[in-house]
Amino acid sequence: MADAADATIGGALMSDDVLKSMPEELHRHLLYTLSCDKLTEDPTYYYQASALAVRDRISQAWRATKQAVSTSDTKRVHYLSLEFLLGRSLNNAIQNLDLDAAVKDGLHKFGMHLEEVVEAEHDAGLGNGGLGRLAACFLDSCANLKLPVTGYGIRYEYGMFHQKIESGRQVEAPDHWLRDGNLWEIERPEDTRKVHLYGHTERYYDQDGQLRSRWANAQNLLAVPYDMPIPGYKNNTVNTLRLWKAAATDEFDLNEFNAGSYPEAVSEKNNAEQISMVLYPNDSSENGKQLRLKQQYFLTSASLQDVLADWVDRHGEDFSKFGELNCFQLNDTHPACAVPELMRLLIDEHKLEWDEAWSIVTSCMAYTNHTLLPEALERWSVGLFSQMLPRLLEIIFEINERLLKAVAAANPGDNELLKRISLIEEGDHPHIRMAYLSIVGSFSVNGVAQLHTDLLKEGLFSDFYKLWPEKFNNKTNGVTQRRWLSHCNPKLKGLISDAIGTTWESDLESISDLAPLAEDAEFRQRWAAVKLANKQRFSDYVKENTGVEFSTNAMFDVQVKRIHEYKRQLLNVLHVIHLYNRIVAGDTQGMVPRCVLIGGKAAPGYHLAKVIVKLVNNVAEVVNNDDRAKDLLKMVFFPNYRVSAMEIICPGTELSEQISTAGKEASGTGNMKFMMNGALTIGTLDGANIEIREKAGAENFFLFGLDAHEVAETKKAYNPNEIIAGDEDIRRIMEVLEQGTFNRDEPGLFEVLTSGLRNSHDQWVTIADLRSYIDAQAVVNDTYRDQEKWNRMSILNAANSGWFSSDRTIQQYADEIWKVKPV
Ligand code: 9L2
Repeated sequence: MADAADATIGGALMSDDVLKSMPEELHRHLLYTLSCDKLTEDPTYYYQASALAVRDRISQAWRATKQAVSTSDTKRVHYLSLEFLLGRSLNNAIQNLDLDAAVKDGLHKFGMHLEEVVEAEHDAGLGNGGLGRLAACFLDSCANLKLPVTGYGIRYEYGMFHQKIESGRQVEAPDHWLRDGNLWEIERPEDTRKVHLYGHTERYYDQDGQLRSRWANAQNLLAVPYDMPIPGYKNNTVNTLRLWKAAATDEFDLNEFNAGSYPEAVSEKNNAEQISMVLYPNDSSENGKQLRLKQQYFLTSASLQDVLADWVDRHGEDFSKFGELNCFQLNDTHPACAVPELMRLLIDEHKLEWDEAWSIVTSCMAYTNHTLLPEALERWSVGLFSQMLPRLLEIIFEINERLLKAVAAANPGDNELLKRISLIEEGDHPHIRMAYLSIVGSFSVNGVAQLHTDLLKEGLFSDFYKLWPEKFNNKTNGVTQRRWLSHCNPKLKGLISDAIGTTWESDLESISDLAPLAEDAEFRQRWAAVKLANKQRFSDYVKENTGVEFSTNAMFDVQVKRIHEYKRQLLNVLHVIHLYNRIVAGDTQGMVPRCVLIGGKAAPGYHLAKVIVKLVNNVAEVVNNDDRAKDLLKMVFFPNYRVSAMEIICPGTELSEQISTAGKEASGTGNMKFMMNGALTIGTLDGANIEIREKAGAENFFLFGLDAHEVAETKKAYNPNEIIAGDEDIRRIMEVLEQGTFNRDEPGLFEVLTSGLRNSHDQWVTIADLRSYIDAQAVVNDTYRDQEKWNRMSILNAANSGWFSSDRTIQQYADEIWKVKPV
């Protein structure tokens, strides 16, 4: 009977006949799903109705994709990440399903505009910055390439905090993005998994008389999956992002219960649910909080169990091909517990022997490193681990013992080497080095730009590189042109497609066909007209959010990214102060008007970053209120920078600031988004800037500053005070800063910054690069005066951005690491 019912329901659902025209579907959802009793004007309802109607159309391809993957016994990839910075989904889904005209028309029948309706969607801010957004771009590209890749993450109740600026200072507010519900997720309670914490390990003899270990007396909690669809671009593929929510088990603490503490027993639930409550807002800095380790283990354990359960469904307890048919890509060390956890599951739960389990683990784990900053490398205290994850700690010790034994055998007498590569950093409070654990447990270790990978091999990971050179490889990051050009810049998309067709939307290399058009004066004019329209939209947005007027006559100069010392927003501000000094001194001959925008969030506990935010605001206040600067210089700090803000900022930007201290920014990805949209870059030889310059041509890139090796040399005998004293412009900049021009009411406010700049141990050698930066900005200024030249360069930047599509990156992961084919 059940079969018959399934067949009927399945049959009806598999047919497209159930879906009517878009206006009818919108009407149906407004009336029945959302129960709107009269024609409302609230765009929220139209957003919801549109999302539901689009979701209905995703559904069939989603089921078909799952079906296709589960019936073909091909290799699968599982992308494990603590962050997926998706932003909004409606417009993306409409575009990828080719429903643009249908939804627009449908909404028109109700007197609504799609542009207004999409604004009602809250950004899914489940990430900090580049690393989280990269994961989102990767999922988009995997679906575009029809690759069998599933994303696994956490369904945080609160995403990245909302940044408000009060009196020039950052104030954080919670981002309860799920408050109005999330129409893009489907709960799958049937796939709930159980995760253990705390307790202890014990030895026992199994039925076969084998001595085994088990995790006893643990606290249990549940991981409940919520699936989000990841639609491919007009290709009938819909992949899955599975996000776990933590929940308490229904097993009450009976002691408490019987003692009459029913409310206390129920409130235990809260403890479990804490785990998926909030995203940690630290980008590139490690903070060692217990709850964060719980999140990491929770994600890895639930995801691995999910994959194993599916495997056992299909293959029973035969794991001989598991390593060959699965790959886990670890997005940084955040999910590094996957290495010992997969060992535990295979040995304790599935009764494999150590060697067999280890050979499986090391054939299916792959690790991506995203940072060279030593302070960002994760280390977890052995004490904390032994309490929270006792069985995992035992396994890590055993991995380490075997590693040290093997290395000692190959390098007799080299005790220093053993100490250096040990997974355990010894000391009063020993720590586990999560990056080393990841390297040892993986068959592939990759950096995210060529320079970054080279520096990993010669620096941080050099001992491991000597041991296993074959593991190391580079995968330069990329971004999806579907969001970062087609969707966010419809006017440029139109112009490009008119000129060269639409192939570039699924294969960005073909955007190189634009290059000859750089010499076509009429095309340049149309290019400039699109930029102007985008500048107007940008300017309206700035006005709306800050009250400041950006004139479209000015050059739009932008730096948006997390606030961090190494990214050197401070260097940018020093240049603005320099321009201001020149204006005040009347030295404005040939100066092009500029509007400078800086945006980004500071980690709530990162004091210096917050002072930098305050400085940007204070300098902006002075400059914007000085009549002498009125027609030449404006500056704003853009509050609450996020994915949907970048979608407006990026198309209107003319100058992209990529000015980190060389050797510190692993890759950068904002740099690529700007390039695609025709902005020119002023930048150092850092991260992917180097490759951007190679592709764009040195003549189409404004280079300045020390390279990574020169930075290291400079630090040996760095004397910023001598540089300041010897350079009149720099001396003036420091003087106005130190005189308190920008902090009249709060003396000493910026002392931390100025003394840092003057410190011979300044890690970011900002003063060392300042002269070169000012000079490069002067070249930018002069180039901008020649608009024909600028537009030619702009077109060539976009035309040469093909390499920076995440489709290219993912194709390389698929060919060189995952060894997977499209389904
Ligand atoms: O690879 C994606 C990005 C790079 O483009 C940036 O250069 O990853 C960023 C790099 N800074 C990154 N590295 C480390 C982290 N993010 C990070 C994020 C959250 C928590 C801890 C570290």
